[in-house]
Amino acid sequence: MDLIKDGWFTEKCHLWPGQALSLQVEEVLYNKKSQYQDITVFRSKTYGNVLVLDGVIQCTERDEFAYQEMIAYLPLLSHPSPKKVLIIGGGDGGVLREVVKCPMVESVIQCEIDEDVINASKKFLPGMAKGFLSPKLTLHIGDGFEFMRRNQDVFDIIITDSSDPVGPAESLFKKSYYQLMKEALRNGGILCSQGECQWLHLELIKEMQTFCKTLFPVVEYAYSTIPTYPSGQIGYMLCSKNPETNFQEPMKTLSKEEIESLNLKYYNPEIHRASFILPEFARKVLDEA
Ligand code: SPD
Repeated sequence: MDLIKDGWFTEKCHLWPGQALSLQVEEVLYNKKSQYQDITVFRSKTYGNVLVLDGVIQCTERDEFAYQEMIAYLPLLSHPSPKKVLIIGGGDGGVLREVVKCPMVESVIQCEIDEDVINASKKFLPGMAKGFLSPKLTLHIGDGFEFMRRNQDVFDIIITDSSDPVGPAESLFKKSYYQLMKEALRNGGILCSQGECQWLHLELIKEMQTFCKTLFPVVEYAYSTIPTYPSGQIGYMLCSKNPETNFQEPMKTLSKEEIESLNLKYYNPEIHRASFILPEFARKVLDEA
């Protein structure tokens, strides 16, 4: 496997030229070319089991919660009553695990195109895949575009847990996809999508924010830190159909006890508010959008 040399996996991609992240590998647990992508799972020396799609790290057992909690709880706790949730992608099950924990959520539909990712996760990432056991879940194996075309005005929340804008996920970063999400959301609905990293993709984020503002009255970009994503950060694009939404102030402030009982390891109300505070170089560009 040419991603792994001398016992080290190295993530290189034209989306982050001139830089790479390496993790020491103890054992390759799984490798398959599915209908859509190359799927690898390896046991790393210090980050637990790692899921890699087409050479790019999707999650590691050690730091996955930073992303999965934020992409789930930023939108869920910005909505007064998030009963019906749609997750597009997210085949490892980590976002689903977070969404089904939320007591306000009554039902979740997850639409994942690649069943092989789900099966690999069930076997090698059980701490994430446990979401698939929830009775709140209806799992749909298929294309998110198709699914939303057939399901309009249905959801309170749509979360897009995608890989990067190359290959199968490229179309999920386009205006036509956001238009479809808008139509699949009920009045007052909120979406949250993987929004890439301000250190690497500020122009893409700006472009997305600009077209989102033509579709939604409220649009914000937030981010979290996570050591195994490129440049150590990942962002979230949040859009609301409700002009009253204030993403920066959670509708419900979780108490210490609630945080404990939900087993949250990254999200808390303070980090919710702080995640929208951008460094000056990014604020300048995105405030102009
Ligand atoms: N650069 C990798 C971004 C991957 C985002 N999606 C990860 C899926 C985890 N559920």
